[in-house]
Amino acid sequence: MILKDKIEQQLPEWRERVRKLVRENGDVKVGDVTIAQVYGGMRSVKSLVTDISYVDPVEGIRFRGHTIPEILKLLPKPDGAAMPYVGGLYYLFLVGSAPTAQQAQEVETEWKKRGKVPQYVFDVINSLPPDAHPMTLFTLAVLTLQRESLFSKKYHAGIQKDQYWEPMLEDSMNLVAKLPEIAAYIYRLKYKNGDIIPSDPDLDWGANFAHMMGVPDPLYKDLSRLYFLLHSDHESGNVSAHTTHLVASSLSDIYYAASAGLSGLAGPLHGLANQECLNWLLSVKEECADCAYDKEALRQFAWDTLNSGQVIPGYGHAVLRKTDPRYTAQLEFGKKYFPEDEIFKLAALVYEVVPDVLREQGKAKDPWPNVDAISGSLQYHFGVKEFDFYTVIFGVSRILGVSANAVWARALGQPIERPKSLTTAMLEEIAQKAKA
Ligand code: NMX
Ligand code: MLT
Repeated sequence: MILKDKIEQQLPEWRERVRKLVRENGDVKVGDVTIAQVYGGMRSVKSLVTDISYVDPVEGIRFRGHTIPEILKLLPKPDGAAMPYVGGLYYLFLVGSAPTAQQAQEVETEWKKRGKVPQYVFDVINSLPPDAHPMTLFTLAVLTLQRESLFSKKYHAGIQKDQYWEPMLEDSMNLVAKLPEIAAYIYRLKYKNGDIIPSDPDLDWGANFAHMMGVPDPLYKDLSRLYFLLHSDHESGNVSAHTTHLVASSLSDIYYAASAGLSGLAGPLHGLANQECLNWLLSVKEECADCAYDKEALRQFAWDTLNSGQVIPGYGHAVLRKTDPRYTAQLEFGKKYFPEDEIFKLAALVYEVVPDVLREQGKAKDPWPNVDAISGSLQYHFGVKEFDFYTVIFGVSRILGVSANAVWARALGQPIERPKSLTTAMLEEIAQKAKA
């Protein structure tokens, strides 16, 4: 397999680079940790490493050194498409350099070979109560596939540590290949009377998802490719990435680890914010007739949300201090193809109002929109209006990033994660000593 060969070629050099860095500089300090950080969700504590992506607070995400606009130009696209092959992104994540069109297609072909979802996964999905959240179904489907894990089988058969990454890569490819069909199945089961649309082997991974969702507008194929690209990775400290890494660090396989990451993504402060955000936009529309054209009314509505003790979903970020470039890419997509769409226009208007409101309130360190502020309005335009499904689409995408990271963590022999905890009394003592 092309990805395996390309990683294998780089491994001796990478392993030596990391060994040398730690051997010769292992005691060099990377930063300090304050009591506020210990009690404050470890914000900004530099304690993870990944070479796949990096979030600059002002510039936003870079995938393997490339900004979002660069990535959209750099990666090869299917004939007639405006957005790149997702297989090309996965190649970039795992190999480190941009693929040719043929290399991107090779990844897509591998996914096609591995894409068949076993019936027992559908049986498990079907067995859940109708009011189960789509993220529960999706997470469970990924976990259910765990019995397929090659890593688990090889580990128990006694594989050498420096080969762990190989079955991890196989598992990751097998899992990723199946995600569009699983996600679209959940959508059609829950919202389209179980009228399932079979996969089309002629389509690329992103377009095939769009096809199986049953969205008639061909532009939804490009939106799907864009969406999967934008949500895939956001360095290692976010909840879904960190959870996946943490769980995999105990040598759990990718099925266990990614399903744990998905459980984190399902929280309203993380990936579920996209459903919350669309819900909020709809409540703006329903409860405030003037808000769609009167900024002052919208401002008041935003204040009412804050005053009722809620957050404004889609705004703020733990790392970013400027508009998220993933937001901008989606805004540009909407402006190009459907600038007059009602909900899209409302989402765009919120951008003109909410940052000032959050600044006035003075609590949020980042008053700007994140990736979730607009993604739902694009789905809504294409008729995907069931907003509790939105985080599943985020999850399909996020597994691209976390699985690529998991392969490299195995390849570089990253150890089990185990930070140290203290008691409050210990922190008080440290504080007193620091003052003395
Ligand atoms: N609306 C209202 N209050 C906010 C918002 C917001 N959008 N963002 C931050 N704050 C508050 C936050 O709740 C905290 O209040 P308190 O001191 O009472 O606990 C205060 O501002 C300081 O928080 P920050 O340090 O700015 O943010 P933090 O790093 O803790 O959290 C988020 C980051 C993203 C969790 C936070 O901005 C938020 O809750 N945003 C809304 C939910 C959202 O959009 N999440 C999606 C993030 C992207 N993703 O996909 O994961
Ligand atoms: C993400 O994409 O994971 C979110 O923006 C949250 C984060 O990076 O903390």
